[in-house]
Amino acid sequence: MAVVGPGALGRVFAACLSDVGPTALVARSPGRAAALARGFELVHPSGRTRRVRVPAFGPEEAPPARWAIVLVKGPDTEAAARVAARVATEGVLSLQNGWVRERLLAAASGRVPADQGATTAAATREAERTVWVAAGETWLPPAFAPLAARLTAAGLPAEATPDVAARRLEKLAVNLVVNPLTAVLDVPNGGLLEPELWPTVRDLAAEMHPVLAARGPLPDPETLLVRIRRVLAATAANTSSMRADVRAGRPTEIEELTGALLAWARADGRALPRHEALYRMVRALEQVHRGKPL
Ligand code: KPL
Repeated sequence: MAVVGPGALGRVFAACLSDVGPTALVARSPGRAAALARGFELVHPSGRTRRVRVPAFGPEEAPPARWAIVLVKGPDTEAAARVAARVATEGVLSLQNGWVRERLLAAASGRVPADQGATTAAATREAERTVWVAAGETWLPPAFAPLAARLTAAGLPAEATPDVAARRLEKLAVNLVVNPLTAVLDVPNGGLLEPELWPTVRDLAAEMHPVLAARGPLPDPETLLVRIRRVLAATAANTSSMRADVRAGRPTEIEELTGALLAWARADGRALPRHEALYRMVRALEQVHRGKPL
C-alpha cells in the first residue's frame, strides 16, 4: 500500500494501514521523506496518543504497491497522480477534497484503474502532532472493493459502492460551504453553528444546490443542511483545511472547490453571487498571507 501525500489525513491513513500490512508514505522530496521516517505523533479520536513510524520515500524512490491512495492538496493532484500510477499495480484512489476526478484520470493516463472516492474522516496538524478528529467513513467505487476491505481492517470503515458518485457530490457540497466560510471568517468548524452564522450556511447551501443537483444524485436541500450540520458538529473544534492553509500562508483548494462550482454554474447560465464573493475573498486572503503565516 502507498499513501501519496503526508498531510494530516495522509498520515492517519498511512498509520492505520501500516498496522495491517506493509505501507509506504510518499512525500514531495527525499528530504521531507527522511524527516517523516523519523516518526510522528498521532492523537487518536479516543484521545490516545502514539508515536508512528511508517517507511517514507521521495517520489522517485517509492517502491511498488498494489494500491496507491492520493491525499495531496488539489494543486498537487497531477504530480501525485503520476507517482501513484507509477507505483500502483492494482489501482489509484483519490480521497482528496474538491473535484479532481478528471485531472486525476488524465494524469494517471490509464496505466491502472484510477478514480476518486469520498471520505468523512477528518484530521488536522498541530505542529508535529497529527490529530485525528473524526474516524469518519470512506466510500470507494466498486472496482476498489479489495482496498475497501483493507481500509476497514485497518480501522478506517470503508465501503465499495455504486453509490460513490452521490457520496462524492455530498462531500463536495459540505466542503463548498464549510471550507471557504471558515477560512474567511477565521473560525473553527463549529463556529458556523452559531445562530448568527447559520443563516449564511443555509443561503450558501441553497444557492449552490441546483448546480450540484444537475451533476448527480444529491439529497434535497433540507436533508443536505442536516448533513452539513452533522459534519460541523462532529468536527466542531476542527480547523478546516482551507482555514489552516490560509493561516499557514499556503495555496488553498479554492479552485478545486468553489472554482469548479462556478465553472459549472457558468456552463448552466446561473449566477451564484454568494459563492462568487467567497471565491474572491479567499483568493484575496491567499495573496495577503502568501508565505506570511499568521
Ligand atoms: O473536509 C473537511 C476539511 O476541512 O477539508 C471538513 C469536513 C470540513 C472537516 O474539517
